[in-house]
Amino acid sequence: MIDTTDPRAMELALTYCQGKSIINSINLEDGEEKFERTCPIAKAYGAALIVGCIDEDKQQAQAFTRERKLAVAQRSVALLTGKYGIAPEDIVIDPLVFPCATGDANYIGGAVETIEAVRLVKENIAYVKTVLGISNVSFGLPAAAREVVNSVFLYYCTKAGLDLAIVNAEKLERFASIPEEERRLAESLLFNTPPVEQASWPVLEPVPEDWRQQTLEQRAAINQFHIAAIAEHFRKTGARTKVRAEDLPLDQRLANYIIEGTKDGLIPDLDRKRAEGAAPLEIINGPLMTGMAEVGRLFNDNELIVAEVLQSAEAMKAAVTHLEQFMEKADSATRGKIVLATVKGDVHDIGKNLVEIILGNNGYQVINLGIKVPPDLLIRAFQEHAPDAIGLSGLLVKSAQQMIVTAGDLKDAGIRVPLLVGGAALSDRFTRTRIAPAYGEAVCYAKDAMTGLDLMNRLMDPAARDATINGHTYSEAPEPVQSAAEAPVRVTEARSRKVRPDIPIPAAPNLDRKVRDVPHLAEIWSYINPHMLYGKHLGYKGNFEKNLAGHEPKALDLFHKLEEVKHEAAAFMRVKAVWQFFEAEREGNAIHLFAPGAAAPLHTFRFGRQHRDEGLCLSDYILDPEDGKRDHIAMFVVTAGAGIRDKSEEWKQAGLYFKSHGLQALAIETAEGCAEWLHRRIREDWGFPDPPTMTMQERFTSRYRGKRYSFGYAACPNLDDQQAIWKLLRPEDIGVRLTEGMMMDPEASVSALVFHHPDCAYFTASEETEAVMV
Ligand code: B1M
Repeated sequence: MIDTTDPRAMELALTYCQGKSIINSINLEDGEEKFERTCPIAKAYGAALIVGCIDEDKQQAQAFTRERKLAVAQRSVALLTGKYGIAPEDIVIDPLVFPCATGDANYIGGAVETIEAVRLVKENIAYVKTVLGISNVSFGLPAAAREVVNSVFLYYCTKAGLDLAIVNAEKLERFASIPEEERRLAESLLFNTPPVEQASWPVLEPVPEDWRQQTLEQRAAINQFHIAAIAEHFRKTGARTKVRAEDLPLDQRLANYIIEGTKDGLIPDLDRKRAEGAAPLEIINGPLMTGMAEVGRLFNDNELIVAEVLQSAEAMKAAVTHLEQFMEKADSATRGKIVLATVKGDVHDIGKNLVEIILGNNGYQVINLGIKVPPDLLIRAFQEHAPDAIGLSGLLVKSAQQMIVTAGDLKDAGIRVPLLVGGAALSDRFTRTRIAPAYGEAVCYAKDAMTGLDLMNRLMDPAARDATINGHTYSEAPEPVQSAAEAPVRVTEARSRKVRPDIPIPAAPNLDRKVRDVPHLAEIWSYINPHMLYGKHLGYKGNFEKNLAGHEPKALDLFHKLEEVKHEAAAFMRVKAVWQFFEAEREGNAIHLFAPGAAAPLHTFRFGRQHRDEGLCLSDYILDPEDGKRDHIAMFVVTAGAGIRDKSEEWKQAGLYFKSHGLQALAIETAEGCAEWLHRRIREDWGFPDPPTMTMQERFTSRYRGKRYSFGYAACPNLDDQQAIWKLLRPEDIGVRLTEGMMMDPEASVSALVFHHPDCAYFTASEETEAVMV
């Protein structure tokens, strides 16, 4: 930032600056004089321009109200872009900050007007940025009060859309860590909020909340009240001794790097600690582990999200990597060792890798065997590494069943160490009643990675080990499996009356098989459900989209971090799809698929029906042929997984944990987004495009005609039916293979059958088999 209005100084300074500079500032105070003088220089050096909301108005050149600030900003931008050829992206509007605590009646309400002007500029002038010199707002207050008022003011300006702020970062508090009472004192002063004790100020009754509706007396009285209140508070409490980082004890600082997930200053402080004679292991098991333990507590208290925990793990990795060069070979910071693997037939990676990152950066040595790991490989790894525990991961119910088999094989191999198991389709109940009895020793269900860490900590803690083992060794006999054969239930094959049989059969487009590279990533990414990507995978709490639009700092930070991952992924992420329409006829609970006009079916699916009156079955959605014309279904497989596992592994090994996990999450949701995109296209090709007003949110909740059903989900739970998709669509041509566990490799892949019937609904069908027909 070049802060001068002198063109010579400006030009000289620009010749010294790399990259993009910002000239502070120009305005219309003397008409277009400053514009004429400065714009040519700015253009010559590609500098951006800060434009103050000031004009020739004799009453008050510095615009005070939100409306006048917007008007001056719009006029300035129109001139700069229209007459002086400055790009709107190079314009930074400064709506001006007036002191709200000097008692000057002219400035009461100024803070609100500035916040609202930022919002108006961002809503009404495209591409321009906004900037504010924050600290002016608290001019006249005691230093300690100024820090709080500045931080609270900045928080509300950021929420309104502020892009840049001129602040003294040292003298700023994290909004979240400002005590409630001080935050309220600052907010009341900034917003000139009527004091709650207004009863003691009879003159103030009734008093509008909005300062603009208050009378001059009311405004001044309220402002005076709040200035006195905040000055009194800080006079009494004095400066809350905000200890500057460098003033913190070294151990506290080292722990804070981990807690805040930052590496700035970490290495020099580690060397400082070593220079004090601390051994590398002492530092790791001391302040650094203290930091990681605090991260665990904050995560469990919902004060940190997955994305932030990954950043803390990155700082831990950087610290340990730096200290390792000073450690004796014999030295090891290991608190224990675990062999981790995704079970046979399963390609699930993202969950297991998160577990590796969390355990690996909390002092555990993790031997990650990867995916599709058969029991014999696990047994060999056990014999080679003699771990303290084995961790099994899996995504699907089939994988949970494979864990039973694996546990039995480990038992037969004489292995007795605790088993930790986790995965989306797994439950504590299944673990206790199905896996544990097959193993006979402790089997611990971990609902997420941090629970996995907590279990390992307790297993490796001599004081807690026995209780943990006893608490996870279940001798209860396995629950009897209710096999379908045992309790045949009367099943009808008639179409449920909830599904209209007389819907006209929509003409399907050509019945050819289509294989496509889907090039436009940005379009596919617009079909990603933000709740899944930022919420489910990255841990964001709350309505991400709404908070992002509201410039909530955590949402902004997460958004930008993932944009960086997207930017890199765009160079190598490849989205592919294969799909085809098939002629279809129903026969009871079965659907026959035909080649065009063929008499004999290519394949027959047999689906389950809901065990209730008028229970639904997917076959109900296939209409009877009309005038010899059969109905149709569509079928597809999409993937975004090519090369993702290797790239994510590369970043994980480099300690770039957020990028590694972010990439896997992005690929997974890109596959889901591509399914959404392709399904929309199939609706268009089938002749019933979505109404132009349909929102993405409505698509995420399938508010369109027809539905798509994926094998493994409740309406068609039999994963073995995936084989039919492979027979008919040959997804190998887009690089997707089916494992012996009926999982699709790569992981970020989705398959589905698409039905057009307007009465389609999601339901849970029973696992029907042919034998049970009555
Ligand atoms: Co889908 N999927 N999916 N899926 N998917 C499930 C698992 C499902 C339960 C949904 C449902 O029915 N409601 C269902 C399985 C039901 C069944 O088994 N029959 C299902 C299905 C059927 C499928 C497909 C087969 C559908 C299809 O296309 N035909 C398909 C299969 C994909 C393939 O074969 N490659 C599929 C695809 C996908 C996506 C790729 C789109 C996506 C990603 C999957 C993935 O995570 N790899 C996806 C998602 C996101 C889900 C849900 C919604 C969420 C899974 C999740 O959270 N993953 C899931 C429904 C649900 O759970 N609500 C569902 C994120 C991952 C970080 O969490 O794996 O749980 P997770 O790992 C956690 C913990 O489990 C624990 O810590 C990890 C980190 O916190 N943990 C351990 C895991 N392993 C551990 C080991 C330990 C300790 C802790 O040892 C020490």
